[in-house]
Amino acid sequence: MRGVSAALAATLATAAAVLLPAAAADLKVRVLDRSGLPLANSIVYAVPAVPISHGKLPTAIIDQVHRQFVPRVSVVQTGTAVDFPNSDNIRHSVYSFSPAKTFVLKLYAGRAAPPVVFDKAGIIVLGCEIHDSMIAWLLVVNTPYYAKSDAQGVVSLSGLRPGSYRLYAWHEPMRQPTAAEPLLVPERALLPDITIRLKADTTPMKAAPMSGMPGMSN
Ligand SMILES: [Cu+2]
Repeated sequence: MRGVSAALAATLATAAAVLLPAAAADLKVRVLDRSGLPLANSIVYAVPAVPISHGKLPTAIIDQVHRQFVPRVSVVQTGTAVDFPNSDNIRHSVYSFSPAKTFVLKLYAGRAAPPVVFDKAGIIVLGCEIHDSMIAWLLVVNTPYYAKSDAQGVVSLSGLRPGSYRLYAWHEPMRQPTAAEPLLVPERALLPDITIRLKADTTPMKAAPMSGMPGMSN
């Protein structure tokens, strides 16, 4: 009886191994500016050739703290709702004139505004009608594979399923991401690290523009 159980357990273990999902890969990207220096707060994202269906996306938060947007740079997947609380005791009026999402929110301290759903991919510049020096950037991307670079300019994209992707990088105040780089994630192999050097000017802007920015095409 014991022998039968062991054989059954072995069979089940084999079946479980066969049913395991294909290996997912991690990709490390280092982003440099045009002088070759590491660029923090860059966004890198990989758009799969075959779209991946997703369930309910978590709500993102862009707060207003001491007359600044926090964080200044965000990235979310298309369809994400973003909450704009106001942690200051003064009024803010958050706007976007970017084609991917145009809106104005009057934010009063202690009164919650409804979240804004970003249902179109694009680069969105946020400003405040009351405080010119407030500026934030929101990238809306058609993929769950995205990340923001750390102080060393390093981004890690984890859990990439095998398949083909288009890889993009962006840093404020670029009006478009970099041109698409093809990325192939094999079934079982480690991905080599990638370095992307941005040729565009990456000096942060001091105020948000009062007109729209062109949207991106992916
Ligand atoms: Cu303000």
